[in-house]
Amino acid sequence: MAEQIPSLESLIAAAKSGFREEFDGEDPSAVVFAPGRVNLIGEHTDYNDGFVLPMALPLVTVMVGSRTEGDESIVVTRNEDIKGARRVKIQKKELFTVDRRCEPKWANYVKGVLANYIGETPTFKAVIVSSVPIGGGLSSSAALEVVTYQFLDALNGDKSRSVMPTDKALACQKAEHDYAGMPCGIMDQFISFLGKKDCALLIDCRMMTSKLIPFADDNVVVLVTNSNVKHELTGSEYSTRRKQCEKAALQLKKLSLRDVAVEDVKRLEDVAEEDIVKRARHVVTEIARTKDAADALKVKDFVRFGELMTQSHKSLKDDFEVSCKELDELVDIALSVKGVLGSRMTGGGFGGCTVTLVYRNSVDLLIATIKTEYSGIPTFYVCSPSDGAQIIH
Ligand code: GAF
Repeated sequence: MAEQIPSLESLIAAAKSGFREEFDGEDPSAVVFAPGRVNLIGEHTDYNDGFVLPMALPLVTVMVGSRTEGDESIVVTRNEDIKGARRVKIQKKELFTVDRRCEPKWANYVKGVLANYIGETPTFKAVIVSSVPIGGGLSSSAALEVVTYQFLDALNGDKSRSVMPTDKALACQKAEHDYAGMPCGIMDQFISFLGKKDCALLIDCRMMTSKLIPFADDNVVVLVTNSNVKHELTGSEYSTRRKQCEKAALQLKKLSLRDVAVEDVKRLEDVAEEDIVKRARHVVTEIARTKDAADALKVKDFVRFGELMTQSHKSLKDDFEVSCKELDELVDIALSVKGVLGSRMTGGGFGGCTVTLVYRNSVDLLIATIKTEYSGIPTFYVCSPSDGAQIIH
């Protein structure tokens, strides 16, 4: 009933045979992958210096290829759902001219990483294959950035070993800011590099440190439900939210909302507009919820964890106002099913996915109920926490 997630091996095989088809029967020398992510809790807290608690997904982007001589790289995506040209030539000299209007858009993420790579950027030919749904709020962009970074590392061999994964994540984040115009936080790139099988990752986005929390239990599963809607607002509303958060912190004379206590938000009510107060209330309470959720996960208190997820959704809907009717509908349906522990929208919002924690023996009923009651056409992924980016060879 849920989607069959293709195995890493099958994606690698598809990428390798794609490479042979695209490049005269040659075999690629490098094979790497990077995963998408689902955020369990801690939404819109990363760019407020707060905590987030994502896990890496078994949905991954694979890149295979080899070094070339000269000034030109060739990248081919074999994904059919991509918009625009699938084969792109990138000249070394065009890398540092940031032009976000360049088509196809997907190649701008690759260019951004080539431009921000820490080390020598070789030229290459490569093929990309991905099982991360594009624009579904599961970080297809970060997976593309991180896989590109890993690919350059693979081509460079030992020379790349000394760079910290957090610095690589920052380079990919900068690529997204500059080449895609999306002022994202650090969560997506961080988890794509540092995720671990059977673990969630509590990330302190101020300190750029993280702790793995074991998250594997035979009795509960994580169900990701794609609403299959994406409202156009996403980009512009994201940067508006960022600015509103900065304004709230400034009005409270703090560096960021991380430094604001729940009681302090009340002080804002006298000096700030209602929107600003609501945004601050979401972020400050969400940071507290994320820490509580991490504590609950450590002792396998899934009931408490689920409650916090559901509270998070309410706060994102009412105070941060980044949900939409389809996501609210999916959460409401999920919460009506016996055996569901908690449910919330995940990622930036305005469409994309929900994440639901559910007892394993109720997951089929949950999927069947959503299929019957949701007004749109959903897609389901039953996901276990998976490994972060790796160089296979
Ligand atoms: C998007 C961003 F890319 C992340 O950095 C994060 O802010 C998230 O939205 C909201 O939590 O995925």
